[in-house]
Amino acid sequence: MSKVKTLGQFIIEKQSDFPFSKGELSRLLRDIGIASKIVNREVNKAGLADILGDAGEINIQGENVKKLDVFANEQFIAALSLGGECCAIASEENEDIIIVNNEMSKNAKYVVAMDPLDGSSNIDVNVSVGTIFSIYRRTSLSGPGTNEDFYQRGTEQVAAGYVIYGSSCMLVYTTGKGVNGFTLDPSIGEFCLSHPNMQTPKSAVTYSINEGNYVHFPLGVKKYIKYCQEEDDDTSRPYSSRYIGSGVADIHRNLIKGGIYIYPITSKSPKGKLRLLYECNPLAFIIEQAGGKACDGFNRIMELDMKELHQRTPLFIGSYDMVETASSFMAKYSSQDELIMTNPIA
Ligand code: P6P
Repeated sequence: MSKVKTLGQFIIEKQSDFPFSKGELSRLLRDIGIASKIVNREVNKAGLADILGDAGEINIQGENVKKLDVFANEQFIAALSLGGECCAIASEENEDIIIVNNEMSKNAKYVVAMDPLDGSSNIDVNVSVGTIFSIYRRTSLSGPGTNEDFYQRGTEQVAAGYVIYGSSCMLVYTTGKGVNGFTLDPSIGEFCLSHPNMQTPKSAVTYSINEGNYVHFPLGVKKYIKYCQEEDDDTSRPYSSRYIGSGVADIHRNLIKGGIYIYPITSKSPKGKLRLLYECNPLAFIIEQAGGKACDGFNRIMELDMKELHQRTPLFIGSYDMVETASSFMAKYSSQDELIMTNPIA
């Protein structure tokens, strides 16, 4: 009997964690797994097919849309629509929610928020990219899903995960009972359990931030960066700076090895760059389940109120002690109503 445990087997095995579930969530996770394998196949041949380059469109974020963005979005929407377990989808690529109104789905229990291809600007240079997803129970009683179904705090998530399309394709997810990682075995076309019960180190020596924005950071962030760069043997400083520019890749590395990822407010992104609904909340759910911490510099990410679909927030996420230390610098040198431009320090 093979020791390999596939994602499908694992999901069914863990279904008993949800005594009242009739398997809908299991089928939803299966649908996401299927779409991930299709996207991974295209990501792997992006350099060959004429799928590279801009699709000539500009998405609602005002960014050039790469064809793979469009493809990934379409694949996840199709898989979730056909699976019949979700009644509405919110996607980074779509300004409005997508109502799944086929016969099976219109009374489905769940809604799904997703960033179908995060870090897509890295596609053309062969850097890892990722998909991020978040699953909520709908709050509307029946019929077509509504925006209000997505205006829930991150603490209400029933599941969250990401897929990283890198040297191998991994799917990492949580349903609130720990974090498990599955690596795609192309020879059998299955995600296989490779990282059971993932825990992130309580502290570490890696910090991830785009220091090109330094002059526009809040003073607390500037001071924390200088803290990371100081010589101090007792705390293994200076830390190493690692920033790929693909959030899923940076956060996945820090999840496994420990570290902190920070995307604070900047002049270009006065509310932060990352999106609360389909980037920060799912990543925060995962990191907390792995023993880490995620905040906006002051407040727990998963307790932030959702007011609009594509709402942005600053993000400090990773090893518990490192996020605590960074937050202490924010408390000491910055304030929640921080003006965007702080006086550049020498
Ligand atoms: P910058 C990708 O666009 C993304 O949302 C994250 O995945 C990534 O960490 C960040 O933005 C990169 O942004 O401004 O440093 O290029």
